[in-house]
Amino acid sequence: MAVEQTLSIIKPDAVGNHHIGAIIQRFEESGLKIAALKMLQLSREQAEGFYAEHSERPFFTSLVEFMISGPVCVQVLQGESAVARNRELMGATNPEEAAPGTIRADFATAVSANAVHGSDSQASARREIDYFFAADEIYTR
Ligand code: RTP
Ligand code: MG
Repeated sequence: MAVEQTLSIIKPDAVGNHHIGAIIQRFEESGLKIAALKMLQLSREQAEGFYAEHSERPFFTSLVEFMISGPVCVQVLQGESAVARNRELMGATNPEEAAPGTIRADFATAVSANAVHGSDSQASARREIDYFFAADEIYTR
């Protein structure tokens, strides 16, 4: 197993519902270190670029509208197998299918308002971390 970094976003629904602290606590209690952290209001262009892989999907416009509907928190999580471990903590995309005790089971309200984003591969993680953070904003130790 290798130490990895992954990008996490606490989405506007969870920020608006006051779940920032509870979600960060799940990461830290699982042993994932917060290596970088910031709160920001995404522009439409930033949200479209971030989710560019989904640009042809029918839900793309509503996904972008949702992601710019309020501020988000973006984090770099660091630890052993961080990409997969964060996805396990998050649970399935649709909260109705998310395992009990996962972030989405506990805090998401719909597939379109599902509380968190997590990188789905190490390659995505690299792109997504670079999308939001400069190298000197990430604290690796
Ligand atoms: P994310 O990228 O946000 O971490 O979510 P994910 O990997 O679990 O799911 P993905 O397939 O990448 O989809 C990105 C986001 O688009 C919304 N979505 N809506 N209406 C739908 O059927 C549908 N499918 C996906 C979700 O909010 C999902 O998180
Ligand atoms: Mg995804």
